[in-house]
Amino acid sequence: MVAASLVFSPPDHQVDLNDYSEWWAWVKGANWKHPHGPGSSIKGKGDYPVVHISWFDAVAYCKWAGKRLPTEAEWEWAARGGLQNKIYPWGDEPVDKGKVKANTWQGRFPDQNTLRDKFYGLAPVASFAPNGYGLYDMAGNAWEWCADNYNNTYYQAIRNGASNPKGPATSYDPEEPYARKRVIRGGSFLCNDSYCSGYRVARRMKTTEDSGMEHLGFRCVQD
Ligand SMILES: [Ca+2]
Repeated sequence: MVAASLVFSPPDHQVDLNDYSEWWAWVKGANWKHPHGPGSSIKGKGDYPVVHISWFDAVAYCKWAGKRLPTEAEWEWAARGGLQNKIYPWGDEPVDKGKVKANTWQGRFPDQNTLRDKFYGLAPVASFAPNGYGLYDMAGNAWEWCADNYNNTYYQAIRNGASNPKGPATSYDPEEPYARKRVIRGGSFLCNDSYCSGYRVARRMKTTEDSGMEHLGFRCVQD
């Protein structure tokens, strides 16, 4: 048996944005060392974010390193960089206006990319300015696993109480009620206002714990 992972495989024409199978390919042998499949490698890519990592593998790595994954609340606190009520880690200026601020998808997703930020796929970490806490890539480039289970109504339920919330005890996604999902944050090189706008600091997404994807990685935190 050969493990597989999801690799971005762009169409050459405009597609229905409700059908992600139009741009994701399930590639046998794609993994963190071979991000585009068996013929690819990470040679010379030591300063790129690691991707094709399941939630379990991310947790195991953090533990090995004496660290842990951030909670979703910690992640958002960090992404805001000390700003209050701003849309992005850098403030309110739209992602495609002014100075290039993050690695996102520019143009018509997923078949036309204007490369205004100079990167079609992943970018080396710290290619753009850090936020107010000195943190790089809190928007765009690669989605990041959080420790929390995903529940679509969790923050509505705790709105008037919790400080430093740690996430719900179990996951629940009404779109896929039987799949165990974790929160991912930050958006990726595939995010575009027409599709996911994951680079907004409040944007929540989720995926199944065992998913590997070309645009999903993680960062560790330490107490
Ligand atoms: Ca880009």
